[in-house]
Amino acid sequence: MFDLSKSRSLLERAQSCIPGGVNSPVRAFKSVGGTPPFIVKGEGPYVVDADGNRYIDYVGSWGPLILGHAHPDVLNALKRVIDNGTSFGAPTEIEIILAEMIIERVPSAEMVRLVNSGTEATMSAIRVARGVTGREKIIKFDGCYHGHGDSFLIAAGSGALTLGEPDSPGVTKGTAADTLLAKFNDIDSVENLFKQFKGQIACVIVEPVNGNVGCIPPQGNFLQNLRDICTENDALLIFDEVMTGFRIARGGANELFGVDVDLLTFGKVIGGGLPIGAYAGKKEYMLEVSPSGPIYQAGTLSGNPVAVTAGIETLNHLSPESYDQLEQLGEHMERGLQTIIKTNDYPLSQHRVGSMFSLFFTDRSIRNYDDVKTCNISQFAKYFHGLLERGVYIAPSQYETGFISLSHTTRVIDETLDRIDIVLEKVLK
Ligand code: KE4
Repeated sequence: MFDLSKSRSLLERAQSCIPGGVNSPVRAFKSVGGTPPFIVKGEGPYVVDADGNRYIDYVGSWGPLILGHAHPDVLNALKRVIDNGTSFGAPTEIEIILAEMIIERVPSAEMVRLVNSGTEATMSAIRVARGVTGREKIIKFDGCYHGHGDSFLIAAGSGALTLGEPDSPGVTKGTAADTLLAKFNDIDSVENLFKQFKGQIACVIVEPVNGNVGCIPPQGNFLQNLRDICTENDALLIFDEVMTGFRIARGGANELFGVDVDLLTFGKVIGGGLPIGAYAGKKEYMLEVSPSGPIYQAGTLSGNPVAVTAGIETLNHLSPESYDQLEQLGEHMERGLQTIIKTNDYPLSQHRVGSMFSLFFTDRSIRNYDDVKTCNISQFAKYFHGLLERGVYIAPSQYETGFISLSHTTRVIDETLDRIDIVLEKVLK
């Protein structure tokens, strides 16, 4: 019998001292209901909860654990570095090593600043864009998530309005007015904004693969068209690669799609599971960042030697062959899902880019967030819990992406597919 009693009592205790009992909202299972398992350990492709339930994990801490949980080389590197202390608030050599590794891998990265989260990275990147252009408005895409910075917590305006509105209490109307919203994979929506706000737009920030409404790849020449429009309008193009960076290719989307960008943001994989973020890009822009330039940005624990060590060890394990392996594992999952969908004629669709994948509870083809909104969320919730009870831990929301790690094997994926087949029959037949 699937038992979550220890997690239930831990949740009650947690809710008395932490908002919602969690330190990041998506972990509370609001979208699917039920009790979130409190995890006590991870090992390879598995996590184990407080009640001793073991799950095949496709969340992977939301992307960082591309090697799998508790990789021995990462843990040993941490054990070594920790003997020297945890933080100095002073420059260290390993920060240079990580910056050099990012620059070596990412075609448009000429200079890097390390920070402590993806949110800090994206907040800083748009500040640089505003600082170097002297312009105040930014374009983001409906459904793309760039962390919880005020400028990003913006909902699409009502009707044809392209002006953003605050998407959270505490975000000011003034801030929202400087964020314009376009549609992913819809280049005309971008073109129209540049016409409407000529000379006022500092940058376009985009997830090159929209991974925060499920996984939606760019279609056709969308990314290159963004590049061309930004160039024509003297605006910066920012790839938010917090999720895709070092995940979908050794040089991330920047390498995979071959589009030159002005700034990029990173997180997740470059910390190997420890708190980290980074922004990078062309030297002419990055040299404007304090102290080499006037654009201020700082952080007590930026470049923390323990987090940086985990990142270096993780990147060192990501060879070109690793990405071939991640592609094969992702393809195995995709083919298996496609067989289940076609054999049973299920009203489902799926997308995958490398080891990022999503199953959508709609038979519409998925181009952007508007299409994902047609998904049947209550069916997804039943699917989620059916899998959880059978030892498969996927993201607790239709609006999230699944991640496969190098520790997953085709056997583990086949076990997963068997359970998916059983659960979909219960949910959809
Ligand atoms: P963090 O501040 O959470 O490190 O990064 C924010 C961020 C920025 N850009 C992209 C493309 C991201 O995906 C994220 C964070 N991703 C979510 C998962 N959808 C983190 C999970 C959570 O919020 O707990």
